[in-house]
Amino acid sequence: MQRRAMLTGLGAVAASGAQAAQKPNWMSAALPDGTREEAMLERLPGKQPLIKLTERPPNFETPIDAFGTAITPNDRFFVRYHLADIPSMDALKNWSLTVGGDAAERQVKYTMADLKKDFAQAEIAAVCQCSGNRRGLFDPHVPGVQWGYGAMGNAVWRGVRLKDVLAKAGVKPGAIEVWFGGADGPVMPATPAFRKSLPVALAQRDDVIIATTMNGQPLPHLNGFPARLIVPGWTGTYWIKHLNSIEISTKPLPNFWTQKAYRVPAGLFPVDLPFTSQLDANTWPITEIVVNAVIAAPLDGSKATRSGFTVRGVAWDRGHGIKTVEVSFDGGKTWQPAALGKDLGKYAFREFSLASGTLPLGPCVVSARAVANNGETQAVTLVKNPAGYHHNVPQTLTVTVA
Ligand SMILES: Nc1nc2c(c(=O)[nH]1)N[C@H]1C(S)=C(S)[C@@H](COP(=O)(O)O)O[C@H]1N2
Ligand SMILES: [Mo]
Repeated sequence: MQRRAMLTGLGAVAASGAQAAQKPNWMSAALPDGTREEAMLERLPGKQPLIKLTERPPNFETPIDAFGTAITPNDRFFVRYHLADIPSMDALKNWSLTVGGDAAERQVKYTMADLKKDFAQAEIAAVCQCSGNRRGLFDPHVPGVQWGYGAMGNAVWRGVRLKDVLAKAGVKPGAIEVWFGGADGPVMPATPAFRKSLPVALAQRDDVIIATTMNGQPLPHLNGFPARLIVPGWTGTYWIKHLNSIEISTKPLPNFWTQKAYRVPAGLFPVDLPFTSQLDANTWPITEIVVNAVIAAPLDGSKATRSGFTVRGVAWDRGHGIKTVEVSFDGGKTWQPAALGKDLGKYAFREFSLASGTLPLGPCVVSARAVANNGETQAVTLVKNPAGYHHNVPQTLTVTVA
């Protein structure tokens, strides 16, 4: 496939001074929202300004104010890549998808026209969240992209069911995993290509889809044009972009990205479907998202009057759905239930809001915490793990009432 070295057209839009581009990319995610965001905002082609963490490969975070509504707009949706050789839109127009593997009855190849013609369409609202979302808040610091709150987004994804595509190739009884690859690749041939796999049972679940649209539009280039995998409830690492190869396999996928990266201490986080073919004695692959909530408004460090303000945000989990969100205006001493917005489905963001009412003068420490329908709650203290995954300690921020 024809490749182009890298994106062009990056332009700083809201840099606070000429030195902004040189700001270190480990700049604390815990800094008041305005400070960090203004310093790092840059515009990728087709996107609103996002917070730039690394340029090559592109890792760009969604500003926190985007999470006041349940649907994250395509042009504000975060971008995460492991490898810098990303095919151009032109190259991707010749896209095709190959399905085979040692546990497939036959090898098949699809163009976009085939996908549209041969399969029923399916749609689901689901959160794509990077395992390392909020890694920048880990204390002590852990290495990796220093994401703040915005390595996630929720969209309505539409495309074909993976299970229907697998069925055309024929799944042999010995299949244990389905392996996935995308059209992007390493710049240096020695770097392993980014490939991931799923348990065959999950790959055949009704709501796992190969999406070709996002919020009613073709996928943006950097969110996986023209087709990406959607794995509701599982972290973003499995949501392979520019998906061009599927292998139905009798073996666990052995590579750096499955065996070394994206792993957590065994049993540290709850899962409903253990990824049995990828477990080892000490570690498990990171899979299901943990319950969490984010406050989009007001921003940390902002000011309010005594008449108060309304807290708005979203909560989500790995597919049990959100039962309650509580908000505190006094640093966690007391909590009140927030109003929940429309239910867009169990894998989607759920909006919440609560008005503070009249407030005393001085600092007002705001926090929000969600409970899922299965009773799971956010961590009271950080659940440490070497790669800095699954940060779900309730966010706190300070508003000055004057
Ligand atoms: N082809 C490809 N797909 C990929 C990745 C990648 O580097 N290459 N990164 C994964 C990770 S770790 C995440 S969090 C999501 C991010 O999706 P987004 O860039 O659309 O926000 O894509 C996943 N799919
Ligand atoms: Mo990720």
